[in-house]
Amino acid sequence: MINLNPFNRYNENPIIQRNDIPYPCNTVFNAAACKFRDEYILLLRVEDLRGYSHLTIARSKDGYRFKVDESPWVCPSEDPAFHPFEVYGIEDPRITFIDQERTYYITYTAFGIYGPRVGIGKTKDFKEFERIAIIGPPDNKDAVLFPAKINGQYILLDRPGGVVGAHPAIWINYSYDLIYWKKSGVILAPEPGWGQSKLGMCVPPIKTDEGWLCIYHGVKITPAGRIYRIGAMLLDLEHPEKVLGYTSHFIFGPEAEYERMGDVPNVVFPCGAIIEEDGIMRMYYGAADTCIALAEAHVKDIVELCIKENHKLC
Ligand code: BMA
Repeated sequence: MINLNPFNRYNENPIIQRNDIPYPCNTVFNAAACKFRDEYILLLRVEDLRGYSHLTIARSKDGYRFKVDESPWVCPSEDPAFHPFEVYGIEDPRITFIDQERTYYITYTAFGIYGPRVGIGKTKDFKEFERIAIIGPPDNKDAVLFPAKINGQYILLDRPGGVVGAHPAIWINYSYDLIYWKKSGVILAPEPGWGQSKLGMCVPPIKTDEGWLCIYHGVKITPAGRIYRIGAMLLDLEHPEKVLGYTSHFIFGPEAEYERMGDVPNVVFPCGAIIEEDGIMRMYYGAADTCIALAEAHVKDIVELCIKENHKLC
């Protein structure tokens, strides 16, 4: 029988909490993830006591037990070209390794005087961080870069705010230089149900034989507040604007106490996933905007859910 609930929670969740941060802060959540040399890296969103976020690195040999660096890595920029757009924090990072360039790109939500915008930077060594640009108009979040260029272009999925009252959806964009982007169209938009209010990408697209596997969040507004849950979709490898299928139901949602209770209850919010050689996805997610947890699933089980249901958009 098809498993509609492919993820298993790590039994020692949460894996990182406020007390693991070696300096004062409010919370730690929504971390990007990658492998770098012989280590697992998590790029943590740490919210300070003012309510502004910055990024701090945590390192691990096994992907379960992490040690957090003594000080923040990326804080809001003092550079006048970036400062107004980051002054209230840097949030929800995602890491994409582009092998041809031996470069780790980091997309993030820059929070500034005009609201949220998409920032892009890069590193090769997790020591130097170089900002590239703040892209596109305000009211945009959840940007993820594909781990490969197609026809010489970088590809980015993002989530601009609702246009003329529409619910915010996932869009696709193309660029030759990471600075100027052509916004091509909507990939997936909210429908009534678990993701009725807005959709946004979670972790960068994962290449599989069947297509680009995308893990995204959907938000439902209820009388008791918002619920953030996770769905999956599959995009065509050559033409990623083409949706091959997606899950009509959520495949992961808040259940455990640390996901149900916290600064923002009923939130699971992955920003990073690592695929192991045996095909297991380790998904790192913020829980209730308060801590970081881990859940694992077979990539093939998630792909199967996208294909079996095969909800084509047109
Ligand atoms: C989203 C983002 C996330 C956060 C989530 C739930 O809009 O701001 O960083 O985890 O809301 O509060």
